[in-house]
Amino acid sequence: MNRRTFLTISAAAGLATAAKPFTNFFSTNKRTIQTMSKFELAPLPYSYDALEPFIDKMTMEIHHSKHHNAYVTNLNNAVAGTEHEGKSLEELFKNISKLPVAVRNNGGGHYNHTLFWNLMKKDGGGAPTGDLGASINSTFGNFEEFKKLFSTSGMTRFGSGWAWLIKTEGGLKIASTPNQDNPLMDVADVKGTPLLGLDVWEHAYYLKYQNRRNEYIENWWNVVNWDAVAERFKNS
Ligand code: MN3
Repeated sequence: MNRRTFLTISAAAGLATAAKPFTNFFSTNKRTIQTMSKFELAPLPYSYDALEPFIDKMTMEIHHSKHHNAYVTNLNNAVAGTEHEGKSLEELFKNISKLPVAVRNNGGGHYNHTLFWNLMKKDGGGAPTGDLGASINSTFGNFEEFKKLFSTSGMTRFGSGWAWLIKTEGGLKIASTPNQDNPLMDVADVKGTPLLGLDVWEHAYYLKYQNRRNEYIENWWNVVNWDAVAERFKNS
């Protein structure tokens, strides 16, 4: 089998299996036959000003069209012509400690931001219901306690990183990761499926909130898309 055929087959296999957490969730982010070795920046599922006044339009526009776009470009460059080309992010994350740091940083950046956009919506917020709500209550005591712990996780992440609600084999857990790492990576302290993620890099809030990360986090709860989180909980 020549190299091109091999790449095509492994890319197709990657789409069919390891991309599962994205199935139904990122329907606009499917890679096509023509571009399956390339990662692509999907449009936001809402307008740049949809999350106002909690997250401002300019922050959203720069965050998506500049920051996220750069992760996608740099990720494609990092895997181009290597054995990693055509593999899904989930596949790469399983052995990320052995891969080039550019794949870790930009692959994490692409995955985390794609997730982040889809976990927010206009007129979001409130509290989760159903199985997810019950599981959060039984794990953390009640929703307010969960919010407090999750917010603290984001507040105490030194420098840049993410706060996560993670479905692990031992139940729901809250943790944070540095840089663009995430719980699917073999380097994560707490491994599992990320259900909810919060970007606490300064670029996510500095234009509107400057150094007040606590205000950004407090306001962010108003745009959480709990239906999307519940769907991930159900499917993971
Ligand atoms: Mn970001």
